[in-house]
Amino acid sequence: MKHVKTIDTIFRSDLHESDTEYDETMDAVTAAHIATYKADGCVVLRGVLPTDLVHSIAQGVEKNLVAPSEWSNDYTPKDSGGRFFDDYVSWKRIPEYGDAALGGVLPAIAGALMGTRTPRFFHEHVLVKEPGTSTPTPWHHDDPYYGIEGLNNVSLWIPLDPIPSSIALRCIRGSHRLPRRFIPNRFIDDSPYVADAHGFELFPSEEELESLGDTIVCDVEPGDVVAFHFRTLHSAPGTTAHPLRRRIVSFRYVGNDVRWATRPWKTSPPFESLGLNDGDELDNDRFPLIAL
Ligand SMILES: O=C(O)CCC(=O)C(=O)O
Repeated sequence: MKHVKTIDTIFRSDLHESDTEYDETMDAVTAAHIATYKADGCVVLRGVLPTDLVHSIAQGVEKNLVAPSEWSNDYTPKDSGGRFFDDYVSWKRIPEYGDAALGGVLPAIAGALMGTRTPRFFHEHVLVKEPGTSTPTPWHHDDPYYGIEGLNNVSLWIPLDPIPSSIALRCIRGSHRLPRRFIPNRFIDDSPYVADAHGFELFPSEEELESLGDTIVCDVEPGDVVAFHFRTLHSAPGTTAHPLRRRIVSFRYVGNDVRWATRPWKTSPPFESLGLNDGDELDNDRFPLIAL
């Protein structure tokens, strides 16, 4: 893990404000986890998922690979080994995703970390790197890709294979508190969606990124969960020298402060507004509200 100076970030009092009183902490999530999540924008929960849930999500991934959605991507460069596949928003047609997303331990973890008894499911996102995939997941934060505004949110990144530090998810500690938002880059070639946009800046250079905070490297096993904020800067290496598959699914949840927003680019996932206007709650069966 590299160590670089921690930036003196601006504390935003509205960041992670609890939606409601949530005084009981479920077993998997301790007060220390919640404090780490708020401070770092990233926390690893070890051994919190039952084996049958991990197996079921993995079965869902196999179904997803056989029958990708129209929104799936393949980022594998021509003439290179491995394969980098992603897809999202398949939870209605793949019951293993829907069951995991809407009941049991995942929404409970999301609710505990966000401090709400009514987490709203946003979508799932599967990213599979087969052995020998050269393409990294480039540095980015997720929030600008989405057509929503709001600071109470969490992605639960679920590994389905052992993920050693050499290929593990990297998160920049505390980057969710930076008062900066970056124009999304395309995963295929790391090029920006647009050249400029009000309220957003082009993605920083590697050198500048290193000055933004420590890099947390999340080596994990199946059963673990990495929880990170939509504004946390993160990346993951390719798997060129890794002999195994690297399958993960991120289940994304939002709190009650989140509202629909239009972006100056096609969002990812490319949800249509379907009657939602800027400032509206995501009150729509595409984004189910869960009662814990
Ligand atoms: O696992 C990866 O390669 C990246 C995951 C990611 O970017 C996400 O879940 O938002």
